[in-house]
Amino acid sequence: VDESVSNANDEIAAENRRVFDENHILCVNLMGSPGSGKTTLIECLAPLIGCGNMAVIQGDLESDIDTKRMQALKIICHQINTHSGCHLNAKMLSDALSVLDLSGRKYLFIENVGNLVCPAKIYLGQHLNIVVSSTAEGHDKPLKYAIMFMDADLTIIAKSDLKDAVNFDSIEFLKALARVSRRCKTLMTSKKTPESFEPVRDYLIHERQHIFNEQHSH
Ligand SMILES: Nc1nc2c(ncn2[C@@H]2O[C@H](COP(=O)(O)OP(=O)(O)OP(=O)(O)O)[C@@H](O)[C@H]2O)c(=O)[nH]1
Ligand SMILES: [Mg+2]
Repeated sequence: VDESVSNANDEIAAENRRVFDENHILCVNLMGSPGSGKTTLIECLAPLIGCGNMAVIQGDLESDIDTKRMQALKIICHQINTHSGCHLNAKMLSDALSVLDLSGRKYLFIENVGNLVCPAKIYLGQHLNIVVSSTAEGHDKPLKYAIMFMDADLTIIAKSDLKDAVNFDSIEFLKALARVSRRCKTLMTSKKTPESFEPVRDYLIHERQHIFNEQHSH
């Protein structure tokens, strides 16, 4: 039963992906613990990427709190409430795509339900997985929640301003990540230093150009 549910999900995900590819929209699946800083990441990227270039799908059990934060910045956003569901699935995304106008958008950010386990293996049709892990969660998280980190294209160590206060050891985090993932690209951010999000923007621009074979320099 699990296998046929998974196959049905992946068929819809492939259709979602076709929509993104045809329209050259880079789709990012943002995952991480509750409160790790996923919405803050989108807020801090908005002025760097341009609100008009992006769209957001917000996934939460309940509430439209994060959607309201997007709307405050005039970012086009659609809310999905999963109620008891601990992750989004491809059908939820497909339904959202049927009502969200993506014309002219270059980036679609899907903020998945805050959870360090369940969203990891559910393919939605995204090009990239970005995991947001904050310093306050501890440097052992890649080892303890390997399933989430092993397929991350980029891991963001968020809230670097709290690093010393919570005894976060960056080297230990990188060592832990290297043990579970072969792609251990990481960037550190803090909302206290808006320029710390510039490398994330550069990464996204580069990946988009690379994926859609547009001209770019290395
Ligand atoms: N000090 C500090 N606080 C941060 C930073 N980034 C986010 N926060 C705070 O952390 C809290 C949670 O941030 P959110 O961006 O809402 O986290 P989230 O991952 O979207 O949370 P959920 O959607 O509930 O899973 C908020 O109070 C933010 O202001 C940071 O870089 N430094
Ligand atoms: Mg959020």
